[in-house]
Amino acid sequence: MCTQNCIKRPIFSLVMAAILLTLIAACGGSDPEELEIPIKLENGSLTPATIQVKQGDMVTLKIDTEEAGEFHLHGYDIEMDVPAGVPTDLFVLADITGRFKITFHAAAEDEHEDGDDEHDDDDEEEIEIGILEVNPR
Ligand SMILES: [Cu+2]
Repeated sequence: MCTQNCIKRPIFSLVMAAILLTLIAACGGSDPEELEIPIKLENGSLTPATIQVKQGDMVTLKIDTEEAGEFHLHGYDIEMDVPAGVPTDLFVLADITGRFKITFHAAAEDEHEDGDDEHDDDDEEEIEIGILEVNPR
């Protein structure tokens, strides 16, 4: 009564399921990650100088600086005031790939009051301290 099909079909299903699971696992290997990256600003440069993440990562930069001022992540246009000696979190959802300058604006008398995104204030000191590198996933 039972033909060979009765036995073969379940085995076939199992093989297909195994193949599917393998494919899903392969894709899932590069899910966006939540990263906490400590960075330190000392003598005008960051350690590490280049921060490497992958597209889609949810990155918290834990900033430790010996000098108060403003961190500016170009491209993403994120600016954040950082006090000296108090670790400060800067969150970045790394959804744009590329290499982005991180600059430091020393705390000065003048603030960015003009609402201009570009830094054409001649009297404002802006130094390049590092790079955020967002690689394709
Ligand atoms: Cu800047």
